[in-house]
Amino acid sequence: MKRAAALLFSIATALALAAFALLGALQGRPSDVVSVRATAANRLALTRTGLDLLMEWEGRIYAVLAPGDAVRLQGLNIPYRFEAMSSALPPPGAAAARGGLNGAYHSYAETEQELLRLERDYPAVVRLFRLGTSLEGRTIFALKISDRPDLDEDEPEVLFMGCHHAREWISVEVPLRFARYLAENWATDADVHRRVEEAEIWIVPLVNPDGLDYSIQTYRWWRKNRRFNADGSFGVDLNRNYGYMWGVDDDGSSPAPSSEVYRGAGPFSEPETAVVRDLCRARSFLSVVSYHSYGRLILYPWGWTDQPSPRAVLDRALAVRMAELIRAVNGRDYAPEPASQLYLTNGDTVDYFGGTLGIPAFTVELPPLDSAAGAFMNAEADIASVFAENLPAMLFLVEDACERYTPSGRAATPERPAGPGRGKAPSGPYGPGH
Ligand code: 0X9
Ligand code: CA
Ligand code: ZN
Repeated sequence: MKRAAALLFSIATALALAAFALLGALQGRPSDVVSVRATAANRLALTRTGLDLLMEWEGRIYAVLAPGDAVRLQGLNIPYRFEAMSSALPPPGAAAARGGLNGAYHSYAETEQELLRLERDYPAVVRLFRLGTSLEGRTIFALKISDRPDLDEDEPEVLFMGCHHAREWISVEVPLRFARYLAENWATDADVHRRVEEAEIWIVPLVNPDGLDYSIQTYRWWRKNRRFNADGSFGVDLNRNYGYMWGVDDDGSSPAPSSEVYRGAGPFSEPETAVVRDLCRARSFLSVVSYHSYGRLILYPWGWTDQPSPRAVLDRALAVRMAELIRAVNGRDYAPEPASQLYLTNGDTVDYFGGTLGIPAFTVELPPLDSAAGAFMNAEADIASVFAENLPAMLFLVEDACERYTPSGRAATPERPAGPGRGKAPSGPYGPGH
């Protein structure tokens, strides 16, 4: 009887697994995670083969195997092993009852609630703007934090963004917590007060809301947006869709829709990147950070070529300082390096900001702190320390922008449009161009 039950169980399990695999295959979804030894040769071979690299961890490179990738990997003759990582698990320790499937991490709806709350509770320094909508109709929000937030003043502007990539949940939390930190502390902390008075700090915590919710509800390893492509596959890699050097070659970006680094049908073909471009054009940002995970890196342009950018020396100095500030908090090392040193790509966010505006632009790859429960997702308890170690570097960039800024003498003008908190219709653009 016991045996029969066990057999039944294993048959049921096998059927379920087969069904799941079939479902995955039908939907063109990656279905497993493998790792290989982290050597330069393996890194190059995997990148060239177009495998979806997740991260490097303790001497191994991890990649998601999409259907068909196993054959390609075998063709490379590199020993690999399957990793027991569940794609359905919430982060280790997540309380499903408390925060839904992604625990203390913010879903789209929870992010919206938090942004609305910040504007409601701190009206003196917070305004919420709707930049536009994602493919599936979710709103892409920007929070402006500054004194006299209804006015576009003659002040330096800095932009912090999160979550171009759906599965990188921690990258929502860091900019979101920064917003909260500024709002909660400006009245009492002299340094924060000064920055909020002097600067206009823009925060777009969730560039890819469709992808994020898909990664929460359906498939944990989802990376791209949710574009339904012409070949029946889903998703454009938003960090390959920016218009600077878009598609200049196939190194690290792909014309194939099913690729995890599909760059889209054209530069800014996706609404999620188009709204960031429009925001960039309407403002005068002096520096930009785009948060990602995982890697503990501070990347500066270029990503599209291994030649140094005209700003490389200046950017590196800022990145080195950021890394020092980060290390001073918890002792963790984030390596400052040109993005191309990680691997070549084109159409990424920082190349666009650096290339078109000539401003410091960084991709900060946040760390995984543990591999508990076989998952590389940060535990809920890690959110606080990852934010804490990044906070001084964020404040430093605002301070640096203030120091570099020379007032133009232009008069303050009303910000447009009003955020939802003031009941006006959301429509773009926001703020007069200058
Ligand atoms: O590949 C990316 O878009 C970023 N890494 S991630 O693991 N978060 O996907 C890095 C982009 C940095 N740019 C270049 N390496 N060129
Ligand atoms: Ca202001
Ligand atoms: Zn990323």
